[in-house]
Amino acid sequence: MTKKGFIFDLDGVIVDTAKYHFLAWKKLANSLGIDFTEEENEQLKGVSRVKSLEKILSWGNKTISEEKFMELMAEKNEDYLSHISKMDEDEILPDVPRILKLLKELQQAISLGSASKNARTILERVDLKASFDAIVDGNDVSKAKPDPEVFLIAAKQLGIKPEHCIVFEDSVAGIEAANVASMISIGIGSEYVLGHAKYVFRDFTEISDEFIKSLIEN
Ligand code: B16
Ligand code: MG
Repeated sequence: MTKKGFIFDLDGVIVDTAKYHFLAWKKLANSLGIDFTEEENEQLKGVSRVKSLEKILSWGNKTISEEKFMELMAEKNEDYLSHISKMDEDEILPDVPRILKLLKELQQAISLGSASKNARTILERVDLKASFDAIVDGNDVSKAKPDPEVFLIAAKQLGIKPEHCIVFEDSVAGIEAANVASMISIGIGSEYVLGHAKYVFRDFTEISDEFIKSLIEN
């Protein structure tokens, strides 16, 4: 049996922090007189902080100075972190601990592959840091998803070939990144949105132990 590398996205896969990103971006957008809906928030999933603010400003037809841009990014993050600071284990998405435990029992390699610069803080809040053999996040990459860099670095850190890696992702950009990296992409969310993934499940409760074992054996 070949040892496989299992790479998990964070926001939307392990925890539902998208709702906190939404609150923080909405507050910021509205303060600039820009409307911000749940649909627009969907387009920011998996997208870096810089790219997210660029998108919001373009939706509102706003141009600002570099200095103001940095100020707004810091403001958004401060607000976001105020929500994160209240998180605990209860916010881990259903059956994520079961899958992590199973992978550990089966002696598989496990990494985080997230665009977030706050990933380590969040993993600490929900007490999952020790479950990962490697953690690759927004601080380690120069190119954001859909570029495969984050997942390729994760594979390298695990010492597993990309074609022996499996990626769990909730964003279109992340599925594309996994596919480009020649990894098996597993979408967590709606089949309609994540149609390019090799497999799609609504959430981890739909993923059986047998399915995980079949990924390891094939
Ligand atoms: P931060 P993921 C992504 O995390 C989020 O989906 C995306 O909405 C966010 O803008 C990005 O992280 C950057 O996050 O501002 O915390 O650095 O889904 O790749 O785990
Ligand atoms: Mg995500």
